[in-house]
Amino acid sequence: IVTVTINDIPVSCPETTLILDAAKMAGIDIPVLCYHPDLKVRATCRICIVEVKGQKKFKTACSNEVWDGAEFITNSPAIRQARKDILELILAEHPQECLQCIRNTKCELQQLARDFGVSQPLFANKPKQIPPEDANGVIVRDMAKCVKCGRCAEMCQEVQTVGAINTAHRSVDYEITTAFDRPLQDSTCVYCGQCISVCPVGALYEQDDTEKVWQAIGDTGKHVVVQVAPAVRVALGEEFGLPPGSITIGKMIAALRRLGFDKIFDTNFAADVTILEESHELLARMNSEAVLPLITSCSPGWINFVETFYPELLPHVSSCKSPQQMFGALVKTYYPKVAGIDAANIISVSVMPCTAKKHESARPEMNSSGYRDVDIVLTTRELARMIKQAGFDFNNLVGEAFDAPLGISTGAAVIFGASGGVMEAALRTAYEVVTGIDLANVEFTAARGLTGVKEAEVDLAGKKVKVAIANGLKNARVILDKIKAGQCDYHFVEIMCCPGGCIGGGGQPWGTTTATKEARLNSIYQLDREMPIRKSHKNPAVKALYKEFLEKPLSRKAHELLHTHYVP
Ligand code: HC0
Ligand code: SF4
Repeated sequence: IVTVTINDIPVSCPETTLILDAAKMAGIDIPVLCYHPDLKVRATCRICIVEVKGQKKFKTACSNEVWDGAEFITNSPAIRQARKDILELILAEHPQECLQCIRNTKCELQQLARDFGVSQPLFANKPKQIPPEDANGVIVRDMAKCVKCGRCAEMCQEVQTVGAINTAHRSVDYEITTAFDRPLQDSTCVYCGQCISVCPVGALYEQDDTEKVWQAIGDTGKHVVVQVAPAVRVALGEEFGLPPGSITIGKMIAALRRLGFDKIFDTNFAADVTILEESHELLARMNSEAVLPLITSCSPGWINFVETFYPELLPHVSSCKSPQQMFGALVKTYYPKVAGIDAANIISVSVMPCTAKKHESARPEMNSSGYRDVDIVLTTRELARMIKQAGFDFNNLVGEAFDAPLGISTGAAVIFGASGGVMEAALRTAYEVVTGIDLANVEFTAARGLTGVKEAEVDLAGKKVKVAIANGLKNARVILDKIKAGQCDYHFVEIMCCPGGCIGGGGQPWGTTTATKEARLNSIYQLDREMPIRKSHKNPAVKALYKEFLEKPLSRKAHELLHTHYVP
């Protein structure tokens, strides 16, 4: 423990504390731009410089630790001027189109310019003339707006280990680019959108599909249904000023109904169906010579990753489609039957915390209903935008409920939104299928939490089932490399592409950090605890689906509609 002063306020902290964090303890925020709490420090922008009493040179607060007796000044006139100069230089080549920018009012650069009063630029504005790149249909890269903080590259290289984008060149030529500057669709990009999550400005964002949805719901000849993913309901509120983790299911449904959707359904219904299919697939594999471990298949960024980087492991991947796509196949086959509607008139929309879901829905094999199973995918951010455009006072909406039957779900389904949730939900069902005994304690807590790699052993009627869970693609590699080397005897592995699982998806509100994810995660498990039914196979609407339509898990019809296969 050392003692320092920040603007004459004494602070005692461990000597490994960054000046930035010591200042926080004194109640002082030092501005940052290239720094992100979940990423490695780069210290390239230098906006966080502070003065040290007795020293001439400024120090960057994000990359330097405190030392005993140090006296830091964070807001002297010289510091304020230096920060302003840095901002002036960045703004000299930044497009001055804040009004039209997707990040308007949510841009970290805009906020800094406002805070430091950069109102009369010193330098002529000469933005780079680079047209936005959007041909991949998922992620837009508007590199004219890039401030070269390197956060996206750090995310793609070090956290996701995908390496689709990276820093290149030096000095004035320094930039973030793909290999050989090729379009993103020709790179190894898995469309996880994690680069979007950490971008401080409007250089990276998802393709905006809100206009397509406005047109669909404005078309009176169409029956427009929407499904909402588990992780959206614990994050959407942040877009309306509510604290992270706020549960806004009722308000979200009310808003969707007011927007004009004909039916408000739940991806969680299909998550319960996924559990029935996948737990039976697991048991079938365990009772045969089939290859183990079985690896979950619901996270589309992960599917893109395994196809590109570990194609030899594709036989391990579950044939189950993701809940989004199972829902899509059912809403254009089963639902028209029960509702007496022509499937040709249905437009199916999903709201996802994920950008890779846009890519997944457009895959050519996702047409097993005879139509495109999911027509339009919105992110959490895009739904918030539509609600704002419609002018609803979101926080004062009176809560409403999902429509039946595709809106009925269990606690096992909602936990899909957090890393370990699919595993836990599958074990709840597999246990009862194998033992025939009612599982009293449904909580497999070893599966929970934000830790990157989790392992556990579960006793299924005397048979030990070994499971592993990874979230984030660097962590996925740890397990995949073990499987490849034959160094593990797992039966079942869950992999989610994004750090923390879908609660940390690339389509979630900007400002997502580990702390935000913790809050969302707690709410996910709270929702599970509050559900009257917490096991997928006990969902009455799912039971009816099997009785009336699918017959049984892994039936021929279930295979046709709910499963797919991957070609190595
Ligand atoms: Fe997820 Fe899903 S849990 S991938 O994170 O499995 O996006 O929330 O919707 O499909 O259910 C995302 C979230 C989903 C799917 C579900 C799964
Ligand atoms: Fe990398 Fe994911 Fe961004 Fe693609 S979407 S560039 S894989 S971080």
